[in-house]
Amino acid sequence: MLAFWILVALVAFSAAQTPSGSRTIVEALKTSYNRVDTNGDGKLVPSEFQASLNVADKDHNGKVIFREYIGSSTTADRDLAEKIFNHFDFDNDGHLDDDDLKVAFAQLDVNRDGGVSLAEYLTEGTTLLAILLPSVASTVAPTAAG
Ligand SMILES: [Ca+2]
Ligand SMILES: [Ca+2]
Ligand SMILES: [Ca+2]
Repeated sequence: MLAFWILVALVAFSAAQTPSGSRTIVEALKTSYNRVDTNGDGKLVPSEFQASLNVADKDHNGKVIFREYIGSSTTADRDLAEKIFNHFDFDNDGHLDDDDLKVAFAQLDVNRDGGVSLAEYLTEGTTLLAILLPSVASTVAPTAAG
């Protein structure tokens, strides 16, 4: 799932907490983007997000619960992880699944061309940061706007 890797990136970032934040966040998001873009064509399609979701779905029932989610990230900031998890559990049924993924994908694919570009991914990632981690986001991208 799209968002899924953003989450992992954000959790990893919060653990790292380096002072020169903006570059680190962008780099973390780029790394997560490349991880989802398995065919390396610079475009994330739903099947690639689905594959990421499947990785976290340990018991393969099509649903990722918080325990599975937290288990796939090695860092221990549970509060942040829980915030992120709840954010992407759009229907609040306690797990991440195809339905949540569709909503998340629709949010990412801003120009509706059926794929998520790196630019779209970075925009969404930093927006998400501003919502979930205002203190960190304030250090991000003074180049925003425009
Ligand atoms: Ca791709
Ligand atoms: Ca859900
Ligand atoms: Ca797009």
